[in-house]
Amino acid sequence: MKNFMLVADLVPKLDPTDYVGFTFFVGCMAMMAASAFFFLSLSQFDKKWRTSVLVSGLITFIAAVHYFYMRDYWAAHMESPTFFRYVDWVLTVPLMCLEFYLILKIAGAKQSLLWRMIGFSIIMLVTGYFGEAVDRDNAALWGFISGVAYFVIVYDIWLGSAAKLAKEAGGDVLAAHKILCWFVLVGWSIYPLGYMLGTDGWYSGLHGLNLNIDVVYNIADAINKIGFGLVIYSLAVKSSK
Ligand SMILES: *C/C=C(C)/C=C/C=C(C)/C=C/C1=C(C)CCCC1(C)C
Repeated sequence: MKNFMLVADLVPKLDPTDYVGFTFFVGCMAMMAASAFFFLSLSQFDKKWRTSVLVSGLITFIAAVHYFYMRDYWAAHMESPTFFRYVDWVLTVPLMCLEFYLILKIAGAKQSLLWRMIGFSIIMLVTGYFGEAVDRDNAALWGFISGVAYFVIVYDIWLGSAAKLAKEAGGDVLAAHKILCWFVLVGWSIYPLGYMLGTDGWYSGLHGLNLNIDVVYNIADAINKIGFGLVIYSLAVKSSK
């Protein structure tokens, strides 16, 4: 009995009415299921597409591991797992940049494109972390710097060098690139909205807006990690015929 009590103490109870905790819970399942889906589909693709689909699976798998931890962290402490949220992003967002590079390699994408995108994504995330966790008094300033880095990435893929390469590649690659561009422009823009929800000085005065920052981030992650991976998956399906 004594041992049983100890185990019960180790596993925090998830209250069924805790909707924030529930989105962490569903996030774990969704990321795990997506990873299994991507990994198990690998053998059906031509060699040159396998790396791209493998990276899709790695993105959701890394997220799944973080979600298992964040789910328990939330249940035990009832506060945002901000640090591990950003650890997850710092690992997965550069992998999403790698996806752009991998599909554009056909048109001769250079590694400098990859490193520039990764560089700006890290600036975006590190400054965001400072605003959310280290220097909350200046959240607006950090958010602004982060937003500038975000727009450089948006520019690169919509109008800059990545866009030119996609046009040269044409066909299915161009179509997939366009959809990924929409993910970054619309799907990624959910994150700054969540950031403004969680830091003062924006619309924190809006009472009755009973939204939680973690719910916003969890929904955005599901869209951007799983949806993004599925675009790569369908490109690989089309191109492996
Ligand atoms: C899988 C995780 C993804 C795709 C995370 C993306 C995160 C962002 C695009 C975050 C952007 C932010 C800003 C543009 C400004 C405010 C601070 C951030 C970090 C929330």
